[in-house]
Amino acid sequence: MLASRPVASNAACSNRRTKSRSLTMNAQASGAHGATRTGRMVLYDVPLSNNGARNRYIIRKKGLENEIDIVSPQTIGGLKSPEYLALNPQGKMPLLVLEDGTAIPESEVISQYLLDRFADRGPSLRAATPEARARAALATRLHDLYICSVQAAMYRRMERPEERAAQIGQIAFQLGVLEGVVQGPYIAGADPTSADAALFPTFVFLTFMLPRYFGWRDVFAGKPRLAAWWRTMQADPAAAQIMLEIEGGLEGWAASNRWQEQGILDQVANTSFKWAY
Ligand SMILES: N[C@@H](CCC(=O)N[C@@H](CS)C(=O)NCC(=O)O)C(=O)O
Repeated sequence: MLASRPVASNAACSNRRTKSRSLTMNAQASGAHGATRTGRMVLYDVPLSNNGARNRYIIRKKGLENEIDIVSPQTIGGLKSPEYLALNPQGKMPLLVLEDGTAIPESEVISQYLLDRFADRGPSLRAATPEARARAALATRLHDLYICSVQAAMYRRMERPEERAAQIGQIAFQLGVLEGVVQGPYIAGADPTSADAALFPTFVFLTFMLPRYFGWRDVFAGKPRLAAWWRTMQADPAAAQIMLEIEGGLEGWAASNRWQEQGILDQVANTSFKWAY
């Protein structure tokens, strides 16, 4: 699903008319080239977004800040605005729009695109061997399929406490699976890869919310490899910046009593369910 549309940005408006291009089978328009208004790539994302944070990490590690503007979807009316939905029908962030207007959704697809296109800039962020690349891909896939799909159990209203408890249990189980995948010191070995970029932001979510609202003593208890990986990542300035951005957003949620307002604290008070692991 690669769609291309004109992009609004913070830059001064241009009268230049841009056209759409789509690379999908069911595209409404194809063949014509549009362009971003700045002439640079645009990543639609916000600081709190853990999926987008993997792309922000790569942008900083590779020194791409001058090539890619990072802007909020609000600059074009928000995730569900017609303009945004024309770029990404899923109405989700992150979304990368290339200089010619081609839109690339899905954070892992964006990560791999950046690694391909900027292979000669900064660290490769790809593991050195096929086996290590398989390890990185596996960790990323486990994370995307089995943790991201239920992460909202930590912070969103859900009517049924048993559903929330089952999803918290699923997160705990997947941490055990990941413990068996991490090579150390980074996920796929000696150097950081796109897998570290993908997992670290979600671990900021986990370490913030699970002890605070679900009674976990330590997210890394009994998981020495993940614990060592977490310490390694925190020594990385690009990861530390991601942590500051995400925690800043979560502190804002905490200040507005989000977990009370969403009925989460009331559900967790029901001890007939297991919340802490
Ligand atoms: N699989 C997608 C997930 C994207 C996603 O769920 N993004 C969240 C923010 S981290 C979002 O846009 N949520 C708003 C919504 O779903 O309405 C990816 O990796 O990019």
